[in-house]
Amino acid sequence: MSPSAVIQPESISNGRPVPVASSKLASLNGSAKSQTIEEMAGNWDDFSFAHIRESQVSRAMTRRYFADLDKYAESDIVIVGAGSCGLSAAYCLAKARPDLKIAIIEAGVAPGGGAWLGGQLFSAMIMRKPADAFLNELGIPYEDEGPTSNFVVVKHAALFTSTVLSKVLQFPNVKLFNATAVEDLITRKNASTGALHIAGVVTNWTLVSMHHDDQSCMDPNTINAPVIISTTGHDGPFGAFSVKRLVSMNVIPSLGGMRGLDMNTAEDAIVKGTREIAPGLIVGGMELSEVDGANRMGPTFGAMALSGVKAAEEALRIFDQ
Ligand code: 48N
Repeated sequence: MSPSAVIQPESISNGRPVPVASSKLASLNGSAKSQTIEEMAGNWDDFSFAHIRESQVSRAMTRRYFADLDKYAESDIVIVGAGSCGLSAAYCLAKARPDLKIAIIEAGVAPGGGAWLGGQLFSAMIMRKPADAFLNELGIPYEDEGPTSNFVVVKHAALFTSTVLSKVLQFPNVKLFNATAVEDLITRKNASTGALHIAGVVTNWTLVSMHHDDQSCMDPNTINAPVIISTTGHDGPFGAFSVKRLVSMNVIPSLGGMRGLDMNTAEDAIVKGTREIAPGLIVGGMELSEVDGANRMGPTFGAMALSGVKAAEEALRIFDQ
């Protein structure tokens, strides 16, 4: 298969390649005849990709990224943390309200938080009933331990996380900014009560956020939004970010601190406690355990999914006020 046209070799002047004007690039496109994998198989000798110029790749990535930054600079809802709770909230919100712009800010390059394994490197993910309802909603297969069982098993946690992530990313009104950390909250003071309202997030590349102490100051970016859902997990290098910031801003007096493991107590408390803990800021998932002093539940994820469902409900309640 030979492309119908090839990119002309760049012109050389004084021994140096001369940049190609972007207006000219379009006419230089090498096109590859579309074919099936089966047609390719066994014909590798004639195989070649359509020719390309590196600047085309750069422009395809950067044009889109900066258009997204512009579009989501004013978002309707920002979700901080793309773990199992944040992604579940994003799915529910995006499905319920395709009119809303939803930005997800995730510090890691890989979203998913702690939900790529079931626990202690074991693959299977346990969800206690009735969280199987969320798996049914997403069409994720699972093994039921039988009619009298009280839980179901997804054969690999990555099947849950990759499925909810894939569905979230396919919504046209959702943008995931990964490798991007929320490093502060935007606040507004209520003129009459003096109470602080959370009105957006302050972001930076995660690698920059991690190294503010060993480089000259690099100022952040911002996203304005009337409703923030924070699901940054329990305490850790990045965990419990928003609730710790609320304490340092004196918006809430102190943190209860996550307590010992008690599955039965923990999961009910996290789901039922998911709420707006400061004007404009909803907290869910394990970040909430740090606020309320709730127990941890260990290797079971039903509360994360259903806390996300409740966080979405809370966000729409506020948004529609
Ligand atoms: O998975 P996590 O940590 O948080 P959740 O609440 O979605 O799920 C918690 C769950 O994984 C458990 O901890 C289980 C149930 N175990 C319980 C137990 O007893 O141990 O996801 C939080 C996400 C991560 O991907 C972080 O990278 C991200 O939030 N994150 C941030 N993203 C942007 N800016 C930040 N400041 C930030 N901090 C954390």
